[in-house]
Amino acid sequence: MKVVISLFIAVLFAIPLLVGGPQRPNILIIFTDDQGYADLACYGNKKNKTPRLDQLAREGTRFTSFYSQTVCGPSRSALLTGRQPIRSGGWGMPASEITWAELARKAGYQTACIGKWDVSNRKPIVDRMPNAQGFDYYFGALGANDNGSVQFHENNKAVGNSRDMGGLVRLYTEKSIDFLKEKRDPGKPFVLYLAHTMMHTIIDASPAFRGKSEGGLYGDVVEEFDHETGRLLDVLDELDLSGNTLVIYTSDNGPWNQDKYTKRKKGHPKGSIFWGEAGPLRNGKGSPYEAGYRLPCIVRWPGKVPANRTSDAIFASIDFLPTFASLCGFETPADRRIDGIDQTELLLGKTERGRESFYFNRAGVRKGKWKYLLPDAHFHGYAAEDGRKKVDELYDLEADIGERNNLAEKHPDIVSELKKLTKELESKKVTVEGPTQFRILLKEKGAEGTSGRIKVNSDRESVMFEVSDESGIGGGSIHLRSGQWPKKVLLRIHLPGLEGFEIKVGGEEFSGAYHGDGAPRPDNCLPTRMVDAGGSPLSGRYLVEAVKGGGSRRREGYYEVEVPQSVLGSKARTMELSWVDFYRR
Ligand SMILES: [Ca+2]
Repeated sequence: MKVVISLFIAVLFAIPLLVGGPQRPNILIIFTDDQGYADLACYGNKKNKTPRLDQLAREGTRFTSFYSQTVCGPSRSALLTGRQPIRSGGWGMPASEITWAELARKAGYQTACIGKWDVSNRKPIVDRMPNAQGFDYYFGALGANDNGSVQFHENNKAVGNSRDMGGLVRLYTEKSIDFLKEKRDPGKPFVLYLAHTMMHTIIDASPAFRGKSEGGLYGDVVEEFDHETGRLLDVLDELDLSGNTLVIYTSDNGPWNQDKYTKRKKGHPKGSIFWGEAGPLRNGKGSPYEAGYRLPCIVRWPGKVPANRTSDAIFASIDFLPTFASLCGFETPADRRIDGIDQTELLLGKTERGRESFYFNRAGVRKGKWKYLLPDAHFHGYAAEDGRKKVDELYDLEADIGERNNLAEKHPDIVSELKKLTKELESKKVTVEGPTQFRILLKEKGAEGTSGRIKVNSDRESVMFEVSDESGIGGGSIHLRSGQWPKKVLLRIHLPGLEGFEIKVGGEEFSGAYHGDGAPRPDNCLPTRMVDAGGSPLSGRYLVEAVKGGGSRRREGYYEVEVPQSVLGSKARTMELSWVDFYRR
């Protein structure tokens, strides 16, 4: 029976937001500065006593192939955005970058940042400060403490300065405790990003810790940090928050441990050795060798993240954003290349597989056990190794974690593959896979009060848009948000009595109407087939057919239209669709 339906125009996003269930965790990130891979007892340090972080490791998972970045600002822009520093900008992170804090806040989280920011060029540029980048609350220093002093901001307001470097671990811990106890909205989950200034030189410890450790002043700072972190974790217990809080502890980059830097730098406390330990790893901060990038990382979420577990899976700070997306219930941005991957399953112990590869900023790539460095791999000045030959370097990290035995000449095929991968990862060309590559806008609600739908199914090579509409008359548009149209673009139309179907691309109109097998096709008509549920061709013109004695019967099937690349071209970003189906009850 024919139904005439008026058309209402409204817009809705057909891609549903992931809605997090009741299990959405709070997130506490404890991020230290310049702390080495082997500064904690649980990562092999023999001098520093770190009972609270060792306990955290026993209560959670200790990662041994975790990568941040090799210096401060790039590490922070990568952690906040899920994007490598070549894309997220490092110290100069643009206001246009999207942080997980912005996304979590939109998804109902309360967000706070305490401590070192270091992605607004160390200046109070308001649209690049924490409040503008997603944090409801901020207290800390926008830059580093290289000259032994810091300037504080609370939100966007300057609130004084300090030369008491030994007081910073305690101060930032106090501010974090104050957030949890006094500023936290108990009606919302929270993300607290606590980015300590220590162990970044100029280091110092408070009088209660100075001179107490076996590791010199640096060890004193590590031990004070351990003690203060313990106090913060105790407050989570006290407030009954530990059970549903994902705690992540890691560091922004490896330790300063280069003579060149020490000799040039003035102003250290007398007699202090201010650097951390990298254990078996080569070089330190500023270098693309492992000690620059590979950092301790402990993750605890009681009952969710396995306790007493050590994982060598490759995991990285760029993965935080997609992982938080999954845990907190927001979508990753689809209009830009996100380098991170969702590591929820790894964290929850449902898989032991992590990343396949990790890119080192302007330097090379690790894939599996192989680490490749370009002949002109980027080193920050103090990390440059005199006498390093400018040749391809290839290391087997399983056999040679210290990167001493260059196997490049022995495996030219692997060198060539990883060189290619490095270039691909550096490419500015954006290719976003998956349904979020497309944005669907629909004209909503016909006379029946039900709305149409366009479902997206895609893989690397092809995409299929499935159109269905209970009201019978409708339309919408499909927007390519990034990258190129896949090789094969199919429309599957689940309208039983399709009477008219139009597609407008780049100002040109095409008909997708089906006039029956063998019927003459008008100009500008796209190849259309009527097929059964299994994809075999069907005869006749409609999926609805009359039955003897009146009434009608619906045959299972759909219309399929292939949109040729010649129609889409390289510039078309939008397909506008409209459809009419007169066979509706
Ligand atoms: Ca740093």
